Amino acid sequence: MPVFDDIASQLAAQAIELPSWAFGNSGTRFKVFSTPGTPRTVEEKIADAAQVHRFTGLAPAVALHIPWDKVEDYTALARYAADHGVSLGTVNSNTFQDEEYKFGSLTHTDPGVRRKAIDHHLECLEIMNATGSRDLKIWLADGTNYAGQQDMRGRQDRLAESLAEIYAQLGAEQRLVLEYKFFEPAFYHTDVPDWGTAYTQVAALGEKAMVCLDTGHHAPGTNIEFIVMQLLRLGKLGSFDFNSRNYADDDLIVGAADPFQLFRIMVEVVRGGGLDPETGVAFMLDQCHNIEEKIPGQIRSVLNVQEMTARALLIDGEALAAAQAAGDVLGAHQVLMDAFYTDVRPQLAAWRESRGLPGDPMAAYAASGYQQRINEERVGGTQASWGS
Ligand code: LRH
Ligand code: MN
Ligand code: MN
Repeated sequence: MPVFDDIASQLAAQAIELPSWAFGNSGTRFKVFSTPGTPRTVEEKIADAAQVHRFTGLAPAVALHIPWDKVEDYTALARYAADHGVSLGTVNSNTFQDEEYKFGSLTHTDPGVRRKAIDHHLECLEIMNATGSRDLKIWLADGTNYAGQQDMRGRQDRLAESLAEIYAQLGAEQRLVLEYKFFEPAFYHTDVPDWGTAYTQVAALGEKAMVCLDTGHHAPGTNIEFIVMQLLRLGKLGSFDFNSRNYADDDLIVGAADPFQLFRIMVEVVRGGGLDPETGVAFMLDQCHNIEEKIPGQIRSVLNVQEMTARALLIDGEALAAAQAAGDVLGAHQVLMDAFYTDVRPQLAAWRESRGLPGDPMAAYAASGYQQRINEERVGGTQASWGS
């Protein structure tokens, strides 16, 4: 089995992007609880995200959601982020809150509504030009609630046309990342419900279009690591939206509900070369913190990803390959489980300290006084999202 020193350089290169919306208040359709110190502006969200990076060294970029994070001057916002030690990352579009989108956006039967939705994405591309962001992430709420409500095939064709128009405007270094989700808010059919549909749509666009895998967007029991393997094999895994779920699209802390699943996903990432920056896989969180404090929630999340990455890297590849080749079912399984059951926390703590970071980022943040300060300074924080 490899030892910690063998894997340290790969851990040092790990970067996990934080969603700006994780720092706002969120909840369910029953109640949005507020937490003290919640940001009131985009700048305050970025300042909070910078704290996560400061204590972990793991989260150098913040993703924006437009129009939630709309500002006048995105170049100034990028400068503000840089002054706080982070950069602006993925720009997420939003075509699910306007009245016009009741029956769809990029798939809508009305060319006027499609135009509005396409123009929104072109505006996102302009924002990306100002912020220096690489990825435009598209998740659509499009779908229907009743059989026969709409012609599903026509919607798929219009989606392809709309995406092509957006794709044509991408800069040389920019990418379009299409996110799938099997249900919600539409409950009968969703226009991009699964990785196969997302893959089909992005494959038709070209090299700069990829798939986003949100871990919360699958039916219970889905073998997500298989999808990770397949998309990496096809060269089409653009990004992750990490979170964890017990029941629906819960957006809970990644690795909280099922750490073993996160481990299995990271095993396939390692196997498929996804940690190599060359493959361009963006690791992002897409989470909400309904009842827990948000900054510690994000710190816990990136540490969970780091811990499961370390365990995945500790797999004895030679022993595994030998057991697999010999048809040694239980032997191969044990190689995997030996890595999974390795508690990497003490070594990670010592390694962090050797790099000038706190060994225990959760404790260091709690002791820093930042939370007390923002609790006193900020009154009337903003809501993260529509609270689903
Ligand atoms: C949809 C989703 C998508 C949105 C985000 C706020 O459920 O995962 O990524 O942009 O939530
Ligand atoms: Mn998502
Ligand atoms: Mn989601």
